[in-house]
Amino acid sequence: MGTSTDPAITLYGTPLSGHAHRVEAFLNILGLPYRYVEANAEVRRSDAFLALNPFGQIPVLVDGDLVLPDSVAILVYLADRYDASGLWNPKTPDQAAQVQRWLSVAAGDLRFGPALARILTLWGGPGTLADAQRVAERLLRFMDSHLSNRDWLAAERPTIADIACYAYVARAPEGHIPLAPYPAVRRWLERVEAIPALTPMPESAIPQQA
Ligand SMILES: N[C@@H](CCC(=O)N[C@@H](CS)C(=O)NCC(=O)O)C(=O)O
Repeated sequence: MGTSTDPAITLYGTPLSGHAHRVEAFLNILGLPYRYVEANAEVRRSDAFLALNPFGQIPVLVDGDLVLPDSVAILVYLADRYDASGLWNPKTPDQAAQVQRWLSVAAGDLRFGPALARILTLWGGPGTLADAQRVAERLLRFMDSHLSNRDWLAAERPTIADIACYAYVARAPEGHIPLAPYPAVRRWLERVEAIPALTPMPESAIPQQA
């Protein structure tokens, strides 16, 4: 049972999850107080956690009565609920579509390219590293050309699209995907990491394969 000083928001995550990092970074950018609960594999298999997210995945955000799994859904919710400027998730049809496009990339090619290559390298699991690296390289080539004449993915200023795409691109080298061939992507990562209050995605301390 909460007290009057408990934050209304709880985030379930783990420090090395890029999906959870999206939410953590955006909560920090918005300056929202929250409680962080580390949900390791054992916690994620518990009945209590599966009641929050039947997929058994982090992140999950609890805000009062709202229980919301899925990093992208959470970013949209936090922007629409708490960003009074409206700039992080713009609503004109063209801008909204550009943001949505990159949120889809975050859930699609980014997940099955750089994120999967990193998962396979650090922890193993189903999937082929070579296939994940192929998806990652196609995505990063496209991102690099897209960012060659703009500062941010979806608008003239940072949006939740940049936050959603940041962590797994930043840590792509942990999946043996070097960023050296993508100078525009590297400059974009520097811009993202300079966003006030954004906490950078930590590097993995787990030894990587050669
Ligand atoms: N679509 C989900 C994917 C989240 C996801 O894949 N989370 C991983 C950690 S990065 C997880 O919980 N994996 C454990 C599992 O799938 O059992 C989101 O965007 O939040």
